[in-house]
Amino acid sequence: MQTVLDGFTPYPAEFAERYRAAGYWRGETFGRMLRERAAAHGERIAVVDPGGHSASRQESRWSYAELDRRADRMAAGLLARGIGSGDRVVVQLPNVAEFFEVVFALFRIGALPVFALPAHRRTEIGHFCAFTGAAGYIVPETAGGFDYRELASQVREQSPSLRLVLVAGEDPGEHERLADVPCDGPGPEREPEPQDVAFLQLSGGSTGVPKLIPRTHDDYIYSLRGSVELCGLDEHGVYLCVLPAAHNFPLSSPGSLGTLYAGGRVVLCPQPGPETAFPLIEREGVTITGLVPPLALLWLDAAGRGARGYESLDVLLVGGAKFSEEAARRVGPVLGCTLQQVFGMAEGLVNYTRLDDSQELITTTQGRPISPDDEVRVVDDRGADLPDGVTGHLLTRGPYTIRGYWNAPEHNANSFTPDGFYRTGDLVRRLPSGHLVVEGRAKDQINRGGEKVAAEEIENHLLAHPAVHDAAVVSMPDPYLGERTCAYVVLRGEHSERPPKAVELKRFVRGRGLADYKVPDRVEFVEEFPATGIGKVSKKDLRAAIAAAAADTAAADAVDTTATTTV
Ligand code: OOB
Repeated sequence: MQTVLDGFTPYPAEFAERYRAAGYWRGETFGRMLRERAAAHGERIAVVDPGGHSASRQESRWSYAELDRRADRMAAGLLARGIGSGDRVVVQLPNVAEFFEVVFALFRIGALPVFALPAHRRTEIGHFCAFTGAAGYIVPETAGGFDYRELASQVREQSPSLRLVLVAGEDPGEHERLADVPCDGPGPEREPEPQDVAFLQLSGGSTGVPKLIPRTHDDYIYSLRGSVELCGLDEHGVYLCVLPAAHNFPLSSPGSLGTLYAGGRVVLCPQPGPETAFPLIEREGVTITGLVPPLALLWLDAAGRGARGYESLDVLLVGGAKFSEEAARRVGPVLGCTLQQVFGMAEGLVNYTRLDDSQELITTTQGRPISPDDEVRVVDDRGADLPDGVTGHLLTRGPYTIRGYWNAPEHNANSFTPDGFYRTGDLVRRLPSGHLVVEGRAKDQINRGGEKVAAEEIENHLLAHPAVHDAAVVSMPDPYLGERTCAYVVLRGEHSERPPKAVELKRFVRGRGLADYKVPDRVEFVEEFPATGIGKVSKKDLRAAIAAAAADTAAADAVDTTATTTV
């Protein structure tokens, strides 16, 4: 059967048949899903954008019927501009209503959104465009004080495949206004099929460049349906989208797409802090939202200090990084809602604590899989299965977990077992109830409060500096973000007279056109790296060294504070 990406088969036929027979894959597509919701809930509000991103933006409240009509008109306009089935379009929009107009239009055409984050810069976006041969790139004019039109100009120069750059906002600079695209033309000749790839999601990554994750309509919609059920979401649900809308967590766990699947209302939050979110929750009667642990801490602290507005919340999902048990125990008493831990990955598998789980399970585990057909294995270093209670590598296969990254045969040989299990790189322990406890990570990645930093990617950028002989990037503990990044650097001999300062190397990495969260938080200069038994850099020793140094600094700070407060 022909698919939008010719020659790419997301799932082996026998598994696809099994998932269909089990009723997981029901032959739905995103395009038809929106059509059906518009038929069923026409005048109900689907998306609320309070318009907080810039002074020129107005509030938008779109009904299902309006979103459906807008998606059709946007699809016709994009088709008229030459965007067609199978084309890739990098979408880099903040939490604005146009995100849904564009994404559903692309879904209807069978063109694939490539979901970039607002934090990405020239190097990342350039890579997405080059790697996917993207035909289009869609940006806001400005967001968070950053001008995306300039970024788009730079990207356009280095990306020969780009035919169309569209800007959401009034002043598109040298590009075209997204608002000028919609028209009343014909729809696509061929509608996408349920088994087609619907979009490319980004992997957190542990290699030199981010890898792309092909998700199909069938598999993703199944994960939405499962999530909606487990989170108790229905058409009365109001989901506040706090995290960047394109990330897999706020997109699908149950996220904005799950909410639209359920016929509920999505409220877009322009800033994640409690000073913006709480009044919006109050005004819109928000019932459910999802946060990474550092934001959950911020909200807990604000509520603890007397801030109000969050009272309509029934469920708070926390995931993306490990939520401490101590903080987890505060959610119920402080925010008056049910905590639901979520341990998911853009590659597929998502685990949730259940709303009726014991308080113990909710606060000490990261949940269990959505599907009875999520196969979970916990194995030792040699791949042998471990019993419950013993920590090991998490491998998984199932009805919404990919079987391979897009166009990455070498990576796939490492990241997947020959029989199709995804090696998550996470170290977990399984309880007899099936709940998983995340104990650590074997992949070479730093989880900076939910934002993933691939060590190798940053090491490569540091190595491009003329004074750097070698670099090793590791995590260091942080009370707020959980982890921050520390770059250990060995300088070249000839530079040791006038060595570059830490701040210079940070500036250098930023200057290479990378997202800010990837710039090392700390740089340590050393003569040489500690080695493992077989002569590899011992990141374990480096992590231990920086954790000890960070603990010393914290202790010194504590002494200082005492000193100043007693004076
Ligand atoms: C979510 O997706 P990604 O693709 O950004 O990151 C996945 C990785 C996991 O492999 C794990 O290392 C970490 O993020 N992670 C957690 C966690 N949730 C994710 N580690 C500990 N505790 C948790 N609760 O981060 C993501 C996707 C969908 C739903 C939620 C999170």
